Amino acid sequence: MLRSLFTGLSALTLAQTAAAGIVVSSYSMMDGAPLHGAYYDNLYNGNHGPDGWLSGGTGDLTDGVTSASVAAGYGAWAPYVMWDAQSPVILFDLGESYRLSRITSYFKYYAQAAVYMPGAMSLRFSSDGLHFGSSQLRTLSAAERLPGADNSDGVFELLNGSQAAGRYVELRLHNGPEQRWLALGEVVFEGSPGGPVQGVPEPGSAALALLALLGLGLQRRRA
Ligand SMILES: [Ca+2]
Ligand SMILES: [Ca+2]
Repeated sequence: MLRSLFTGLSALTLAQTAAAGIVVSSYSMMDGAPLHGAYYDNLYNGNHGPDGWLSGGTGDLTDGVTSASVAAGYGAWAPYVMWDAQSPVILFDLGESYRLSRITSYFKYYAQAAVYMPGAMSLRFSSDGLHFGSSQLRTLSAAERLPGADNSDGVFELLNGSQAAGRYVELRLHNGPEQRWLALGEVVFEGSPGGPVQGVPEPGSAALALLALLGLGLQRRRA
């Protein structure tokens, strides 16, 4: 009985929190709206600039809680950070360089409260926090932007197969055509320590190049 209760509890916990990801050292961004004791980053433990700029800490976006029901009213949105008519940029510091295999974002959808999914998101990676690689755009499909009834979760994997490596990850949320609220609950990074792969041709492509050269040689010989 106890054990089954325990198993039930763990299952519940699993449903609400993400698989163990990389522990984010800090993230910086413009805070959410200062409304209802809930819309801003309630758990943020770093610096709160006078203009709403957060830096040097972590909070709602990395506490392991990926989803919560918001049916109970304004205060129930506390696990989320919410921005109105903005396209916020969040800079994550992973503490050391990683090769990332997965980046997952968790949003709340509630059309009646004008809370929508972003139209797109873009990522950039950096080893020093100053110089960034080219932007990788992840556009959400029409179906992804309608994850279900109000109070549904929008969960999106952001990587597109391009190389994703670095210590710093910049995530931009592009507001959708509604230009209203975005409610972000968590961003989870998965991967293994290591830097970007530097210009080493893969065995496959080297072999192909050799074959192409051989083919060229044969053609010349025939000519
Ligand atoms: Ca969270
Ligand atoms: Ca909050």
